[in-house]
Amino acid sequence: MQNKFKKYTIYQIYLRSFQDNNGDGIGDLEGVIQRLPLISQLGIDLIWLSPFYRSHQYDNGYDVDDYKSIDPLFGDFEVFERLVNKAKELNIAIMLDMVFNHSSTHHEWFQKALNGDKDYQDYYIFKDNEGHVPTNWESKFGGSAWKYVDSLDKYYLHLFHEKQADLNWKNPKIMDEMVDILKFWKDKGVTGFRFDVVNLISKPDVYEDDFIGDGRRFYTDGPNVTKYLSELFSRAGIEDCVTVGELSSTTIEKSTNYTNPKNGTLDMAFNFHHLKVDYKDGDKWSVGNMDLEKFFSLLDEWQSKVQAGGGWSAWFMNNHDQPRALSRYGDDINYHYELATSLATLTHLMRGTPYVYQGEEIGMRNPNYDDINDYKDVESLNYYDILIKRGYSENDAIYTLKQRSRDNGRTPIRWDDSENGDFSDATPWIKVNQDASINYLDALEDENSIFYYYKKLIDLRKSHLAIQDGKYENIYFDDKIYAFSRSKDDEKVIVLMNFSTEELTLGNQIVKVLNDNEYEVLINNYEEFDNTRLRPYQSIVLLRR
Ligand code: TEU
Ligand code: CA
Repeated sequence: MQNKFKKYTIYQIYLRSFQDNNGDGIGDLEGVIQRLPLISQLGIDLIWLSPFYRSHQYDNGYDVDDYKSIDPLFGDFEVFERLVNKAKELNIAIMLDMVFNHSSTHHEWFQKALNGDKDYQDYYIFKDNEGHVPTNWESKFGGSAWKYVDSLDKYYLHLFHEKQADLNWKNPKIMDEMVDILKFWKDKGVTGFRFDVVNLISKPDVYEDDFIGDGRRFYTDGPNVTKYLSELFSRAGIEDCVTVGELSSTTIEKSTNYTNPKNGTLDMAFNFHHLKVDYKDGDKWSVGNMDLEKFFSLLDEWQSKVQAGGGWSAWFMNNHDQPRALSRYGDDINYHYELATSLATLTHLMRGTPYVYQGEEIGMRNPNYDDINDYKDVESLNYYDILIKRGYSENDAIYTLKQRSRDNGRTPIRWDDSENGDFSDATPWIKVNQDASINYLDALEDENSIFYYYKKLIDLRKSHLAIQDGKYENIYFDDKIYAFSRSKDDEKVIVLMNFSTEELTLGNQIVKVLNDNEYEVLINNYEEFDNTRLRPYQSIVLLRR
């Protein structure tokens, strides 16, 4: 178990929206090679590529037809090898997305199961038809989590899309298959692996109805997750690789255990609690108000408890399943630069490994699509129908999608201010954000852009042990200000952030800390700081002299 990941900054590339190089309107691996020098300029150490394996694209590649393949949509093994070599030249490692909880129903394993092969039926979770669905569990994309197969008179489980059949990890052959897949990609130069909804792979022995929820309490964080991962990682020989688990609906304790080197297996984990503070009653599709005090309180709780438990977090505010944080956590209309750089400061100064999701480094926002035909994501389209059935007007349903749709984070990168942002010569698979003012070319030409602020934050991590692996200590937070410190040996940094549109005078707790020592400014998203107040959305990092 290495821990170089503690000084890494990782960049997530959502391939189909990154750069189209062959003129089909869909991003591809050649496009990554083309733009890689910019990612290197940012100071990135590792890139995480979204799935590019053969897929029918029902869930944009998270429905994998063949784990040891490259879909022609994205390229082939020749271009992948060139990408690995180019990345190596730039000292950038490659992380792939392992979708091991479910395969596509077009996978040959599932096709054999459909043809009656009992061995392959045991690769999945089939239940005999007893006149009704086996349980009342719901798919995370809406509807039942079970699909009936007439020819077999059986149901199979799909926690996501019906074309994504959950794999039966109780069957040791699944382990054998996954070990083989990891070895295959490791042999091709991959040194990082993200495990998609990995805490769902340990299913229960008994399948029962859930009368107080949607069924997730029966299949989330099952008893054998760590046992499976421990065997998988040692048999595949990936202990020296960087591993991150995407954890769905987990707890702080479980997340800490999965990532504590003493009893865990994952280097780090993605959790989502901080990205649900504006869900009304915990429901993603009920838009509530942003509660910043709850947001800061959750961050503080996760930082403190994961640290106390010896775990490690992957910190992020954006990814391909989330709306753009900039459009969610404050007034980005009047304070676009200040809010973007404050969100970045938060992400990069937390205890954990920071992730930059493509486009956040130039301040990308939600596209605010008004037309349902502009939405492509299966989850969003399903929930549009569900909301209408719940009695929402079309306007209210669209309003909800504007806040919640995963498409918000999937608009193509704008490389310049031209019609399609130089993303593609063809019509992009999804509409480009119509605000052409936010684009890479302008960002690179402006030394005070958000891009260069990210670059500086990433540089700071490389040269400060307190940022890489320092102890987190809360100083103060309320519904506007969040202040904490990070310290390692005799190095200490203080982080002060104002997430409001007001100019705020610093309270006693913070002033006392500032008066206890001499500090120098490491980074500040305003010109000045007078030790007594914070400007609207001002974030500053101070180093104790
Ligand atoms: O995401 C799982 C996940 O937690 C989110 O999709 C979430 O459940 C959903 O948006 C409802 O809020 C992973 C991948 O990141 C996602 O893109 C895939 O769609 C999903 O798994 C299935 O593979
Ligand atoms: Ca393409």
